Amino acid sequence: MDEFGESPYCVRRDGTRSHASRTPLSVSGATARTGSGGSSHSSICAPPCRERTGGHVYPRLLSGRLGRRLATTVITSLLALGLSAPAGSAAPTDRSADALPPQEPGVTLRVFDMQVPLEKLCELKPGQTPNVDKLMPVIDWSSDADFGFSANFVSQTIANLNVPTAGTYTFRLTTDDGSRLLVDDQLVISHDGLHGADPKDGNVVLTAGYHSIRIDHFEKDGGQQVTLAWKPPSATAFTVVPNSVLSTDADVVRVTAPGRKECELAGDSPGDGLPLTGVHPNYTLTNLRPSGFEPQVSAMDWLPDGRLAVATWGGSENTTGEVYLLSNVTGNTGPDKVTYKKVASGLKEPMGIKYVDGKLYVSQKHELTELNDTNGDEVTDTYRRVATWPYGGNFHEFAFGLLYKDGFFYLNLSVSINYGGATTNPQPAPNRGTTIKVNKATGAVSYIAGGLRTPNGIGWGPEGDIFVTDNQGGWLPSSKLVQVKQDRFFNHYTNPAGPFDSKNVTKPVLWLPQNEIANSPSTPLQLNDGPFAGQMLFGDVTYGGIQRGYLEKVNDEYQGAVFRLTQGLEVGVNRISVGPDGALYIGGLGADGNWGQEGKLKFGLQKLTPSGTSAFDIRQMRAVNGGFALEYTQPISNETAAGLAARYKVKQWRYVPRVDYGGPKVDEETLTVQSATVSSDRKTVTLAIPGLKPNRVVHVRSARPFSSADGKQLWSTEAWYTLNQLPGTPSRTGEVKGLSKCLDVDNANTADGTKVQLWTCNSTAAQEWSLLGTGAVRALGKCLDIANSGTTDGTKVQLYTCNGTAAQVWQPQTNGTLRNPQSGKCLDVTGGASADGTAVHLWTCGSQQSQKWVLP
Ligand SMILES: [Ca+2]
Ligand SMILES: [Ca+2]
Ligand SMILES: [Ca+2]
Repeated sequence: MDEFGESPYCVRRDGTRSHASRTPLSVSGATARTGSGGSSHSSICAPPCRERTGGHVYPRLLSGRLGRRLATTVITSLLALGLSAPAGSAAPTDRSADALPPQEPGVTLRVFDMQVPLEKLCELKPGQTPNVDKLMPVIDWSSDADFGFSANFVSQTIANLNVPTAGTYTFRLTTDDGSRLLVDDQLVISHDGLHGADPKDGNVVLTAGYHSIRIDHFEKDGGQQVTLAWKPPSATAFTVVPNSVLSTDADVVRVTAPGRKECELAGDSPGDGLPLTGVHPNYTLTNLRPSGFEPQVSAMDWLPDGRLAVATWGGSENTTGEVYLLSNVTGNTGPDKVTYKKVASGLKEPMGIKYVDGKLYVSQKHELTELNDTNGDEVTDTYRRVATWPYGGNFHEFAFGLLYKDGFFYLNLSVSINYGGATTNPQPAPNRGTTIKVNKATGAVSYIAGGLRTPNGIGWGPEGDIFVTDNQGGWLPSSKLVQVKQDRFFNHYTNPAGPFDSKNVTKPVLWLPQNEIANSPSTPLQLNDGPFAGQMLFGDVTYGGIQRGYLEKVNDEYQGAVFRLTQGLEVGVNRISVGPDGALYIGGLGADGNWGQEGKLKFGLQKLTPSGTSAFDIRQMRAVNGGFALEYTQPISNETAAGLAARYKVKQWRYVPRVDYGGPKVDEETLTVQSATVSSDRKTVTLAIPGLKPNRVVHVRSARPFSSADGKQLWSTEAWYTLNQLPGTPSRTGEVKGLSKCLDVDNANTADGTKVQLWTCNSTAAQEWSLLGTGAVRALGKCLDIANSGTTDGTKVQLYTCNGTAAQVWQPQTNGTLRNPQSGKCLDVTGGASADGTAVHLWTCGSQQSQKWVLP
């Protein structure tokens, strides 16, 4: 039994709303998911479904600006009624036409492919992209072609109804199978359950003007239908609600994605089957925007004096991007202390900014620009073009990010796409979908890697390499994180072909399963401190929040696991940066269409400061022979340790890149945890999972209740591991040489804690080391181990019983060092001395000879 396989029971969606349940939708833009408020209908809700009667914004239905406006209107009207909103009553406040975004005649029909039979309406998991999203003239559908599916689907219909005259309107909802009608978010007709195309009527008093219409519907099998008729006050018969009074948002980008969509299930809660809603306990959230400062943050960088430079987007197909310098953002601060100064304007959707040698540089869509102040007031007077690149004028041809190192800038060029998401064929400009480098002195552009689509994230990662996030679309069945190296190709083909299209495809380091953990991933950022040091964070504009990736090398290539880190922010996250104060700075934006997080602001700037709290979380997930080792941040409780193997839920699947937008999970299968072995410190659980295959994403859920020894529940229970390669048996065995001597176990002693040292090479077993695919380095049956999992310089490195912890993982680096990813530090000979008996220890990685190891 697992969280995906038993879907006939779904969370009941009841339309009855209380004022409390609507409050989160207020103009503040705060999160809309509360789970509080609402009335109970447990008599209708058969176990194991979970009651959710309030506090839910219907994902994607009340999307964006319109949704929030309607919600605000409803709150106003409910307040006027004294907080009472019985089903079927009037919503007396109409919306004037100018309160709505631009409209076009018709309704929006969205269909979600559930692939499992439903018995009643269910609560869809939030943020899922529909399989079908189209404009229809009226609500009267019964064919497979109308819905795009014939069975096991959910449909949602949204529209605005322009009521000609005030009065009592009777609606007739005819559906097969169950459905419900909401007018102005109030339940007017409840018609749930399995049934044929039966009509059901409901009355509502409407003022003249605009009112929102929403129909939720599901189809199990057999026939299917959704028809909405009405009888206006003066009419004597029902007619299908005519096109002349129906409208929906005009010219919106209708993004769809294939694959199965999911209902919330019994037992799901934020961080355990559902997206998080709150701020990670390890951090304290601080708002940074002074009153009136509403940046759509498209780039951030730091000045040497501690000021933060922020670039703003300026909106799609505008040339109104700006640059601000913000003071007093670091340390103990807040909106009343932060000040801002505009220093550049008129920029073409800048998506990167970098401060180099006293000047700011921005990557506009069409060029790299140097900002020059000629009169000392810091405000840009001349905009110098440093470099240009191929640019065809498409709305989606961004120049994402800006890194700088040793005389070169680095950034990503996204491809041209059509509205709706398909890659433009042919491309208006060549060589897009690439990571490029720009010579600062000459402006010369060269191509590093290709096969990217919407690479809205670029950052430095392990080994000083560039890591890039890319967004689901053509050739990307799901979003992903990749490691850029010269000449790599990442699978997105274009016409005409890009510079690397003939190369072999480089696999992603991490697949980021769509809607489960990502939607529009953004800036990757490697952490240097804290419990997740060495791991990579990345934001997400649409899924929102920040996610966390643990990377490890298996057979010389990175792969690893992604976890949820935090939500609870004011905006979808576009850029993250660690400030000089060690806090994590977050800038975001939102736009109409699907670029932005539901229920959030369309601009934002906040920071997360380490709080000193240590949440119970999954720190790492490592591939080991025949399974995975999950390392938790704290020891697990006795209760959790009991029957441990059965607590884990495991699935694996793969993705098949293809020219069409997105792609489903392929060859999905449920796996069984055969055994779960707890380490002596109770922090690491090693799972034996028969049937694991390479080139799969493996989803492992440490389902709640799952508690630490001191009673905390896991902050987030799920991990998605990209198992490109299965870790192997001993890959290499022999001498490990440094400073012309050999790494040696003192006196061939095998007691835990035995000194490991340099010694003249002598071909004994005390110098024969096996480098395992897991990262373990083993001699005499024991492992090279960092004493007490230390991370400080000088920590003893010893021989110890192999235990699969992060203190026994050593990753050979291209510069010859052996790096322990947990500490981010390297195996080093004490004092750089080569005398026999010199001990090794842990030390900050450098280029000194005492850290160069020649491996077998
Ligand atoms: Ca059917
Ligand atoms: Ca049916
Ligand atoms: Ca100036």
